[in-house]
Parts: sequence; C-alpha cells; structure tokens
Amino acid sequence: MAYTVGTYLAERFAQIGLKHHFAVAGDYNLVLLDQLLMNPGTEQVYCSNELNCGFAAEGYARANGAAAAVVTFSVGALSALNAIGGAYAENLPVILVSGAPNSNDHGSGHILHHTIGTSDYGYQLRIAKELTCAAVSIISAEDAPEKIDHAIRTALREKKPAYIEIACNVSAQPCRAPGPISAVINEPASDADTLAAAVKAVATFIEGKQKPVILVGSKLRAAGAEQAAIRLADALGCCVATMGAAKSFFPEDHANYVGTFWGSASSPHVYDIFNWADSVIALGCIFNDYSTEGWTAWPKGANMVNADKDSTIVGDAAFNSVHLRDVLDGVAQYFAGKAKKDATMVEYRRIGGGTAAVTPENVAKDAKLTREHIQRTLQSIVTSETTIFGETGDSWFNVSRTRLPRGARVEYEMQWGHIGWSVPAMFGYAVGQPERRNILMVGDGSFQLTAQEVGQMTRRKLPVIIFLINNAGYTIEVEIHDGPYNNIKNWNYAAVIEGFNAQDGHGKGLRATTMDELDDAVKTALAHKDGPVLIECVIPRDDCTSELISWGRHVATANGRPPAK
Ligand code: TPU
Ligand code: MG
Repeated sequence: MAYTVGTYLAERFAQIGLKHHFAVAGDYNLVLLDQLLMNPGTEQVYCSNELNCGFAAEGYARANGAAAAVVTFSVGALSALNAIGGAYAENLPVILVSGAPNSNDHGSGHILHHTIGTSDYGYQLRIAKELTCAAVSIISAEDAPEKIDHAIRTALREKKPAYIEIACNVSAQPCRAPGPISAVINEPASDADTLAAAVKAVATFIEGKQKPVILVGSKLRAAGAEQAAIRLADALGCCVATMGAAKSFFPEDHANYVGTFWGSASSPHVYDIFNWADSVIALGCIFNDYSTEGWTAWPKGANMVNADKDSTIVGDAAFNSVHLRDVLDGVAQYFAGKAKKDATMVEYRRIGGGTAAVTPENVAKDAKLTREHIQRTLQSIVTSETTIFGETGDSWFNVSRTRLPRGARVEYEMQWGHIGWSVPAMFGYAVGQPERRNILMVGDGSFQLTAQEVGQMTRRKLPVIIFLINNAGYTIEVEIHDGPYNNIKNWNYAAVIEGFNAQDGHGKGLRATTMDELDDAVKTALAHKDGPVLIECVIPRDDCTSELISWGRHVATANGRPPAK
C-alpha cells in the first residue's frame, strides 16, 4: 500500500486547504511528524509550547477556515486542550492530533511515561470528547481512514474542533488510499420544507413590525452567512449593529451599519436605537454575561427572531436543519422590491447617529502618552488589508472604537476569553495570511502568559505590529474588582523581543512614553518587513476607555448577585 496512516492524514490536511499544520515534538508523535513531513502540500510549523500550538491553530483557522495542531500525549495534549475548548467556544474547526501509547501497551497493565501513572490511557480521549464534536482513537491502520474522515468531516460541518489520537507505532503502518475529498467537505442542504416554513415565519414576523433592527453575532462567519446578512440588510434598510465579539463581520462602510451594540459600552446612539426598536433580528448571536453587560442589555422575548447557523427560532416556533444563509436569502427575496422597513435608520439619523465628526487631538506632541493617542494611532494605520487581534482587557474596547474600511478584519476571542490567546493566535493567523497588515493589541498582563510565541514570529520573519499596552496591571480586573492580585511584575518588554533575536532574528522592541515616541515607533514598525515589531506603550494604570469602566461596573454587579433563596 502506498499510503500510511500518517500520510493519509497529511493528504486530507492538504485536501482541506491546510497549507500549514502546527506542531510540538514529543516521542509519541515523532514518527507521525515524519509522515506528515512527506506531504509537500502541508508545511510543518513549530510552536514553543502546546497551549500556544493550539492557539496558533485557532488563529490559523480564523485566517484559513480550518487548522490542525499535532502534539504529544498528555503533557502536550492536556495543554493544547485549553485552546481546543477555546476553538469550541469560538466555532473554529481545529483538528487536534495527539500521539498516543504504542498499541501493544493499551490494556497491558504497563505504566508509561507522560501519563498519570495508571495503566488506563483512555483518560485523554474521554477528556477530549467533552471539548470536541468528534474524538477518535486510532490503534490500528484498518479503521484509520474511517475514523480520520469522521473527525475531519464533523469538524468542518459543525465548525467545531475534533480530536484524533494515533498510537505511536501505528502512524507509519500501511493504510488504504483516501477517496474523493467531497465526501469530507460536502455539507447537507437545508431541509426544503423547513426552509420554506422558516422563511415564511420570519417574513411574517417582520411584516408585523414597524421598527426592526438587525443584530449580527459572532457565529455569522461560522454559519457562512456574512454575504447573506448584507443582502438582508439591503432588502430591509433597517439599522444593523454588530455585537462586541462580531466586529468586522458586517461591513462598517455599509449605509445601514450603526456600530457596536453592547449596552452602555455601545457605539454612540446604538443603545438608544435598540431601546426604541420594536423587534430584533439576531443573526448568530451569543448572549452571555459579558456580551449582555451582566444581563442588563439582553434582547429577548417575543419580539425577536433568533436565527442561528442551522436553526431559526421565531416566537414559539423552531426550525431546524436550515442554514442561516438560506433563511436570510429567502427573507431578503421576499422583501426585495417591497417598501423598506427603515424606520430605525430614519430615527437613528434624527437623533444624530452617524454624524459625529472626529474631534482633533489638542495636546503637545511631547506630552505623556495616553490611551487615546494609542487608539488614534491604531486608527491611522488601519487599511483594507489590515487584521487586528484585540486581546481581553481594554484592548477589546480600543479595538472596538476603531472604524474599519471595507476589507479590514478584527479578531476577538470573547466567548472563551483566555488572556494570552492573541499572541499565538496572531502568529497562526499571520502564517496563514502573511501578506496582510497584521496588528496585535495586547495588555501587559495578557502578554506575560504567551510572550514566547513572538519568538516564532521572529523565526518566520513575520512583520506583525504589536501594541503592548503597559498600564502596570490587570486594568480590566481593576474595573471589575480591585485588589493586590491585579498588580503584575513589570518587564522590559522591548528587551524581551530583542532577546528572541539571538544570532539570526530581526524582531524589534521599542518603547513609547510620549506621543512623539509612539509616532516615531509606528513609522519604524511600518517600514520593518523581516520580523515583528513590539511597541511598549506606557500609560497610567487608570487611563482606560469609558466603555471599560461602565461595562466593568455592570459585570461586577452581576457577579455579586446574592444566592437565590
Ligand atoms: O488592558 P488590561 O490592563 O485590562 O489588560 P491586561 O494587562 O492584559 O490584563 C488582563 C487581565 C485579565 C485577567 C487576569 N483579564 N482577565 N483575566 C482573568 C483570566 C485569567 N486567566 C486566564 C487564562 N484568562 C483570563 N481571562
Ligand atoms: Mg494591563
């Protein structure tokens, strides 16, 4: 047989468009890594640790639609599984592949290294089952094709992570050749009868309302419905807002786009218009405690349509097995040529929405650096080719304030919310999309979790621009609840980046404490092409957005609710 289990897997990776896969070596996966290296269609990219490897794959999936991470048993995989939980929360198909004990050791009573010291090696598979949509263990080449295809197909269809473990002595075993890739990537069509009923129900719902708004959520991309949402907005003509986590999932230069809906942290006039509206058409939305500002800004009840990736809920009727894009296209067709449902847009303009001019910044250039100047600087370098990663912290709100030209993208990880996610995820994204202007905004506290992955950006000469906001601690936590645990050890961040260079790297670390220094640093960063540039932006601990302050108060109140009697 021409294939092995490992080369079969590599061929599937290449076929589903994974030009790269991420890896950390360990003795349970070395032979598998050899097999993967034989396929020139998928390049092996190394990470500094397995948590970062999982997040790098997560970021690559954002750039590329899917991704894979290959790690060793337990000591590696249990770290990577944190990022896999993140991929589940963020609706990204990341395939985690773990090397596993020799097939002869399963059930033998042997105790192996890198395990918890018992002879049952099933625990990792059991844990992975909780965090993925499909988890398989391969201890024989015989059923490897079926198991591999099941895991990959389920991940691509559900836009969720999957898990494959392969016994270390099986990965180079002869294996049957893969069949056509369409068996793995084809999606079943919407159920025709249910689709017709769902479209009718949504259209009737909207017909019965005077003041609808559209709310775009972060599952819109996973649903493949970004273009269909634009067609619906064009047909209805009503206001469209994005949830905090869904920034850039609807074009900000669209005539109907009004900004972010996030309670008191909303863009100007958006919360007003949502309170004035008589109905909300929610597309792929996640309403959690953070996105609803501690349950205070939570659209729900009878005046809502909740349209999700594969199901639509209208009032007391549920329609399953219908793709969101099909429902939206059906409803858009229904309203094409009819009078626009644009009352919310008219009212939004009447209360002054969309007219705010950018106020000039009125300070001496050698003045101390401020958060506001950092945000303005970020704004000034955003192009239609830009992707910004916004880390947990005030970076969320700084990035949220940034206006995006068509084509610019923002990536957040607000459902999982793992601080430090953005550094490896940006690395993975930049591997997938190296030609974009990739910008990362990250707080000092978050950076300290995963800083070493900047070293991999250096290794691959990726010109990522990093705004490191040094506000001397966990300011987002300060705004929720302060204490000594929110103070962190200061680092010389610029020196850390220089340290990653050793003899062959070209990363740059710069430090800005005044506005002038930041302006100069950004010029340097834009001109630097053969490695990352980190700009440490030093600001006072309490210099943060008003959105963070009001949002923090709401979240603190929700966290502090006493137990129900
Ligand atoms: O802008 P700023 O100062 O808020 O950002 P920074 O400095 O990155 O601080 C982030 C503080 C923070 C923590 C400690 N945000 N969330 N957390 C809790 C947390 C702890 N551990 C993980 C893995 N994720 C978290 N979100
Ligand atoms: Mg901080």
